[in-house]
Amino acid sequence: MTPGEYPNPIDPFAVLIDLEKGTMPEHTNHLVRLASDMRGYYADSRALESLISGDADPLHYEVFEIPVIPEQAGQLMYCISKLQPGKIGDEFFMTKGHYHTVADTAEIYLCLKGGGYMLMKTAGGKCAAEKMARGTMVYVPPFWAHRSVNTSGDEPLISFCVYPGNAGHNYGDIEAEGFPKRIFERDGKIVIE
Ligand code: PAN
Ligand code: ZN
Repeated sequence: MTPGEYPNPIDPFAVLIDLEKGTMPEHTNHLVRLASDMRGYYADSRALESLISGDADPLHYEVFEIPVIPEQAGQLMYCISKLQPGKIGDEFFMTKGHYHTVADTAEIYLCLKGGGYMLMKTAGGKCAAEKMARGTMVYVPPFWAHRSVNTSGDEPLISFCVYPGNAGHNYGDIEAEGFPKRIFERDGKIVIE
């Protein structure tokens, strides 16, 4: 494809990422997941429900982004993912996780703050966990579902994520399959099992 044939070209731009705070001050989209959005994801559903009782529905994680429009092949989407610390029963807080709708698209996560793991799996049954700490870059290859898990205990896990503009998010398959491994705290230790 020549430059003239590329559809919907956009102009170059620059955006501030505050590396100390782990924020993108100019974000225009703010996606919020509350505890009630996580029903069905944790091993101990009773422990999750006990968090949600009454008017309470605590914040679980957020995504801050400035979408690159249109979301098409050749462009890159980027965002900040911020996952709160905590546990549901013994299981550390995590994101829902997803495959990309266009399954052969990769993603890079650069951890800016906090600590935890990137849990990954393929539809074929492979599973991997990469430790995340400030400065760690995790490469999620094409076809690998991915979920972040905050094991820090007391601070948010914040990452800068970059992925192809046409990737999309497929939550349905992970909702149905789950991940083969979960991350728990047992006797003060982090256990992946
Ligand atoms: C990330 C995730 C973000 C939230 O930007 O979307 O961490 O996790 P869930 O999407 O699983 O709820 C990403 O992987 N984008 O492709
Ligand atoms: Zn993704």
